[in-house]
Amino acid sequence: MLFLSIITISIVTKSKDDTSQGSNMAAFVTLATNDSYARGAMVLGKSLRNHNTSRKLVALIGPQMSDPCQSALKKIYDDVRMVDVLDSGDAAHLAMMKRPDLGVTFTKLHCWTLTHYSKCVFMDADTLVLSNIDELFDREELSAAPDPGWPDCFNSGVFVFRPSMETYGKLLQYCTEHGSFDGGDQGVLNGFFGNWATADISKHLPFIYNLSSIAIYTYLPAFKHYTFDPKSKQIAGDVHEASTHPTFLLEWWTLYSSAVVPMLQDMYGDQPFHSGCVEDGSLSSHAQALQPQMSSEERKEKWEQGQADYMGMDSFDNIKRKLDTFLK
Ligand SMILES: *[C@@H]1O[C@H](CO)[C@@H](O)[C@H](O)[C@H]1NC(C)=O
Ligand SMILES: *[C@@H]1O[C@H](CO)[C@@H](O)[C@H](O)[C@H]1NC(C)=O
Ligand SMILES: CC(=O)N[C@H]1CO[C@H](CO)[C@@H](O)[C@@H]1O
Repeated sequence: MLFLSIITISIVTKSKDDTSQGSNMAAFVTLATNDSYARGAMVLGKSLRNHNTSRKLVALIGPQMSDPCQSALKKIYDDVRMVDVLDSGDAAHLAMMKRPDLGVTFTKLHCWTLTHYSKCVFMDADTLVLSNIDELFDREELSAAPDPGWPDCFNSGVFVFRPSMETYGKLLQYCTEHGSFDGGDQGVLNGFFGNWATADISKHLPFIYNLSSIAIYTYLPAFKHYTFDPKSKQIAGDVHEASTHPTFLLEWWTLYSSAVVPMLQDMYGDQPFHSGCVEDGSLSSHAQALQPQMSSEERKEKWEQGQADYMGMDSFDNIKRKLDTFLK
């Protein structure tokens, strides 16, 4: 199992030479329906920029978003677009009247209308990039990583797609007629792109895109349950819940507090806002600090469950070094 995991990493590194043409026609796309998701989108955008992506960054936003958050997003993203399905009066509005339960899903499907980009990579606002992932643009629609819970389904948190009004129309129709087997966009997309599991293995992003050197960590529950001390770089909160990916959580908070909070402070001016960071530099005494330390036994176990500590002892460089010695 350990061996198999390493092989998937080598496949990732092989496609490093970027052959996709017209990089200005390609974009990372995210969706932020409210201010919480906007903060996630800001961290995601910053993480993509920090890793020197050559692609455009596009954020679709919802009408409830506050002005300061919109302004901050516009500093990071090339293109920030309001999507108000309720107000659109078009096919999406009609679809939504039939299936009001799928509101946010219809908003997400809007990314197919971004037709002045030829190819896009959608990333949920609660994801974080830990290295350059522009190589994803070498893949075709619909490429995505398997969902760990349902291996025959893909996880719709990150996927490669081609904007097209034709596909958009078909998706709306599919959504209206069939609904979603899980009540959200993952069900709709897996239904529509139903041959993903069997048709073309190149559309299967290596599993590593879900937990990885490269990827992607869901922070939103984290944002609710922790506070962060930027000075000591410590997180306080429900340690048990965080213990699956403590290093990613720390990475998220570090980027958020250093790059996003100062920008939000500018945008909010005199208006108060809650950053989630501890301001006096001390964590409350009963709070436990998170220490991402594991014994080698525990690490091995995590590896075998597909949960390597990619940022720390199992970081990409370490894994690659091991792989290089192995191949020599
Ligand atoms: C934003 O939306 C999410 C999911 O719908 C919700 O959990 C969260 O509380 C919302 N945040 C705000 C500030 O409205
Ligand atoms: C991104 O580019 C800058 C300037 O060219 C460089 O200093 C930096 O090391 C690069 N970052 C990464 C992660 O490659
Ligand atoms: C974004 C994403 O794909 N997240 C999934 C990664 O894997 C864990 C389980 O290991 C899932 O719970 C996440 O939903």
